[in-house]
Amino acid sequence: MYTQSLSIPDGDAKGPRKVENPEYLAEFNAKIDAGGFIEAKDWMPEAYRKTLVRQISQHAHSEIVGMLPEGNWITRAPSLKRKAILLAKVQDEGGHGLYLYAAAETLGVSRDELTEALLSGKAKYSSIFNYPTLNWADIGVIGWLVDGAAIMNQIPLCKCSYGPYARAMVRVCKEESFHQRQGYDLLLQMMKGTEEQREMVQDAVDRWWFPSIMMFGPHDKDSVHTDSARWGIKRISNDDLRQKFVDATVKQAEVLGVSLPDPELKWNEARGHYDFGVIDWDEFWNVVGGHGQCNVDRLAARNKAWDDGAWVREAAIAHAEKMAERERQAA
Ligand code: BYC
Repeated sequence: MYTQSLSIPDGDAKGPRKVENPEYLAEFNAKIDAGGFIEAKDWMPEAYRKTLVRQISQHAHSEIVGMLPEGNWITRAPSLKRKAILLAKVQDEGGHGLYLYAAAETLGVSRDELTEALLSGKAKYSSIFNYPTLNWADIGVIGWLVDGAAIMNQIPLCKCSYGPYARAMVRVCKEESFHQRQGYDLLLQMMKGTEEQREMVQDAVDRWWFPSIMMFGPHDKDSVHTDSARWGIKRISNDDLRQKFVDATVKQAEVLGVSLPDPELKWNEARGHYDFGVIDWDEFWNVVGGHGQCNVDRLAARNKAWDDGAWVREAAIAHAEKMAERERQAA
C-alpha cells in the first residue's frame, strides 16, 4: 500500500470544487484568456481537472517506463564516462516521473490510484517506450530523437495554464536538454569511428525515426482532446510540433552524416517547411493499444519493481507507526 498523497480539501472559500458555478467559470476563463496560471486551490471546471490528471499522469508514467529501454544498457556502456552519463540520465527520468506524480496529486488524485492504473495496464504511456533498444547506438538515438521530440513538446508546456505542471516542466526541460546533447554527442563520436559503428548508428536511426515522430500523437484532425488548446494546456498542436521537430532535425542529421529513412522528406519552398512521408498510424494505434514489441515486457518490469519494493514501503509505514506511537507515549 502506498500512503503518501496530498490531502486536498473538497472545496475552498469558493465552495466545492465540482460545482459548475457560472461566476467561477467566468473568472476561470478570464484567467486563462489573460494567460495566467490556475493554481491547485483555485476553482476549476471538472473537465479541465480530469484532462490534466490524464495528461500529467500519462506523462509521469512515460518517464518511469522510459527508464527501462535505457536502463537496459547501463551495465553494457562502453566506457566509465558513458556509464556515468547514462546513469545520470536514467535517474533524471525517475525524478521527472516523481515531480509529475506530485503535480497530478495536487489535482486530488492519489499516488495509489495512479500507480494502480499503470501497473494494471489501464493507463497510457508514450508509445515510444514499447520499442526495443537493440544496440549501443540506440542509446544515442534515444537522446537525440526521443529526448529531442520530448523537448519540442515540453517547452510549450512550461507555459501551460496549470501552474504546478508548468513549473515542473521548467526543470524537466533543462534536464532534457542535457539528455538530447549527450545522445547527439555519443552519435558524433560513433560516426567518427569504424564503418561498423557508422552502420550501427544508421540502423538505429532507421528504426527510431518514424516512432519518434509518432510521439507527438495523432494528426490534429484525429486528436480528440480539443479542449486542451482552449484551456491553454496544449499551446501548440500535435501536427505543428511534429513539423517543428522534423524541420529542426533534418539539418542535425546532415551534420551527423546519417540519412533519415523517408524518401519523401524534402524541402517545400512554398510552405517553408520539410514535407515528409505518410506515418503508419495502424502501427501507432497497435502500440498504443498494448500490442507493440515491448508492451508486455515493460508492464512486467514495472510490476516486478513494485512487488520487489513492497518490503521498503512496509518498513517505512512500520517505522512511521512506531515513531507516532512513541510520540503518543511521550505526550
Ligand atoms: N503515446 O487527443 P490526443 C520522455 C493518445 S517521456 C501513447 O492528441 P492529447 C522521456 C492520447 O493519450 C515524454 N498515447 O491526446 C522519458 C489520447 O488517448 P486518451 C512523454 C498517445 O493528450 C524517458 C489519444 O491518443 N511526454 O520524454 O491531447 C526517457 C488521442 O490523442 C500518444 C508527454 O507525455 C503517444 N505518443 O495529446 C526519454 C508529454 N499520443 O488519453 C524520454 C505530455 C497520443 O484519450 N503529453 N496518445 O486515452 C502531451 O503533450 C499530450 O498528451 C500528447 C497527446 C501530445 C502526447
